[in-house]
Amino acid sequence: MSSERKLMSGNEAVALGAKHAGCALGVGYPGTPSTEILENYSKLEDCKAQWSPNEKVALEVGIGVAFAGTRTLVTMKHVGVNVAADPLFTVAYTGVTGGMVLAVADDPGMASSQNEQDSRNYARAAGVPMLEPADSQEAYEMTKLAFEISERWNQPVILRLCTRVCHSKTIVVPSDSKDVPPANYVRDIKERVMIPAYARPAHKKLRAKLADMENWNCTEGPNPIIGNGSRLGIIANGVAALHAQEAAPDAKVLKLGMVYPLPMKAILEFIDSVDDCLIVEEGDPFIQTEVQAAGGKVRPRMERYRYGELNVPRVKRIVDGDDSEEAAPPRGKPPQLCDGCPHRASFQLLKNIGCTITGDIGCYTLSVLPPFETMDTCICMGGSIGIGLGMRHVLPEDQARKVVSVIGDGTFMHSGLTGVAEMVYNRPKYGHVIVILDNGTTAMTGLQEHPGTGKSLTHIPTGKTVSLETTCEAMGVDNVVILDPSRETEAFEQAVKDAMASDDLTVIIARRPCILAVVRDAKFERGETVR
Ligand SMILES: Cc1ncc(C[n+]2csc(CCOP(=O)(O)OP(=O)(O)O)c2C)c(N)n1
Ligand code: SF4
Repeated sequence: MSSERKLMSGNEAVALGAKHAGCALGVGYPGTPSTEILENYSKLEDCKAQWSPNEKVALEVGIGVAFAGTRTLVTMKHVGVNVAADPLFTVAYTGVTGGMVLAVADDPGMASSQNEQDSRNYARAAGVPMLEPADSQEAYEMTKLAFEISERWNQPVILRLCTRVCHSKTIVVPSDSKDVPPANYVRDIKERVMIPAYARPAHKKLRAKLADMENWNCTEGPNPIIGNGSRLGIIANGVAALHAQEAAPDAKVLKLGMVYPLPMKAILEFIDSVDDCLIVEEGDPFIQTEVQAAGGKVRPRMERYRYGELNVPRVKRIVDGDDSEEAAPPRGKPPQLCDGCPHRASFQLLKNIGCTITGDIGCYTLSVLPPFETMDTCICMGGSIGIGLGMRHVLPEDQARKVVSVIGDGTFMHSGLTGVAEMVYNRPKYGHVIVILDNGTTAMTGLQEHPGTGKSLTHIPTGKTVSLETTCEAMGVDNVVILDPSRETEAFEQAVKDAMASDDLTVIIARRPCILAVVRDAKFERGETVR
C-alpha cells in the first residue's frame, strides 16, 4: 500500500478508484451532486470520459463497454436512474462481462433536485447489488470493490453516494492500481438477447446470484462492527453510520457498506447481541423494512427522520427517541438568475404576454421565484413539452392558446426531442408553441457541454453540432424562429404572440449565451485551467 495521503472529495475519490480499477471508459450525464465524478475522471492521466445526451444513453454505452469485456464507470444523479431504469432492469438479467459500476448520487434534503428519492429502492427493484461509502476513503475503496464484485458475479454494481459524501473532503490513501483489461467481444446470444425464452432463465439466474452475494456479504462483506458492549446497538449505512458513531460513542455500530443484498443473517445476529437496537438511515426506511420483515426486533422508525439529511444532532435525537418538532433550519438567501442572464429577458417578456408556462429543469426554473413568478409547472427533464401538449388538447381555446412550453437547450437534447415528435404526431387543434432557451450550455449543473454545443466533455470541438433548428424543421415543426431575447425584444414578443394566435406548431429559439459560459470559454481559449 502506498503511503501517499490525499485530501479528496468523495467524487474525486470515485474517479481515482475507477482509474485504479482499470476503467476503460467513463460515461454519464451531469446532475448535482454527481457531476464532478466524471469531470475529475477526465482529468486523470489516460482516462477517457464523455457526457451522453441523457442517462439512458449513458447506461447503454456503459453496457456496450462491459459486453465488450472491459470496465466502465457510469455516473448520474438519483433522478437520472429513472431515465436509465429501462436498460438497468434488463442488464441485471443479462449480466456483464467486463466490470460495470453505476455511481448514483442521491440528494437527501434536495439541495439541488426536484425530489429526494432513495436509490436503494432501485437496487432492490432491479436486483442490482449496491455498495454505499461513508467517506472519501471508502468511496475510493468501494469503487474498486464494486468492479471486483461486478466481475466476480458478472453483474452491474451500483455505488450509492449522497451529497455529503460526494462533496465533503477527507483523506484518501490510494492503493494498488490495475491495468485496463483489453476489450474482446465473445458472442453469447442466450445471455445477451432478452427475448422471453432467454429472459426467464436469466431472471432465475439473477436471483441465485443475489442469494450467493448475500451469503458473501454476511461473511466477507464490507460491514464492520465498531465498538462493543451489549446495551445499545445501531445498524447504519453510509454517512449515517459516521453520525451514529459520534452521536452515540458508547453504542456498538454495525456499519453496512453493502446495502443490497443486505447481510440479513449477520444483521439478525447483531440484533441478538444487544439489549436494544435501532436503525439509523438517511431517506426511506429501507433497512428498517427489510429487517422487520425478516423478524428483527428493532425500535420503530420515527417518520420525521425520513426527510432531509441526517447529522449528528438529529441522530442524537433518534438515539434519544426524541420525536418532538425540530427547529426549522436557518433560511438561506433564495437563489436567483445571475445579473445579465439571458433567461431574464425571456421570462420578462413571457410574463408581460401572460402565458401559461409549462416549464422544465435548468437555471430558468428560477423564474418561478420573484420577481418573475412565471412558471406554472415543472415535473422532470423534458416534461415541459408533453405537459404543455396535454393542456393544449383539453383546455378551452382561450386558455389553450396561452400555453407555452419552455425548455433549455441542454434539457431539449436530454429529453425534448421525443416531445417534439409527439407534438408533430398528435397535433393539438390550436397548435403549440415551444420556446427553447438556448444559452449554449448546461448551466445549472456547472456549464457542461452537450450535443448541441458541438464540444466534448473537455470542451474540445467535436466537429459536429446537433442543430436545434435543423432538427426541429426535419421533425416537421411548421415554423422555427431564432431570436436574441435581449437584443430583439420586440421581434421576440411579436413571434410569441403570432405563434399563440395561429394553429401552427412553432419553435422559438431564444439564443443568447450564458454569461458564465462566455467567461469560461474565453478562459479555455486562452489556455487557462477551467473546470
Ligand atoms: C433526470 C435528470 N438528470 C439530471 C438532472 C440535473 N439537471 C438539472 S437541470 C439540468 C439541465 C440544465 O440545462 P439547460 O436545460 O440547458 O438549462 P440551463 O441551466 O442551461 O439554463 C440538469 C442536467 C435532473 N434534474 N434530472
Ligand atoms: S449560470 Fe448562466 S444561465 Fe444560469 S443564471 Fe447564470 S447566466 Fe443564467
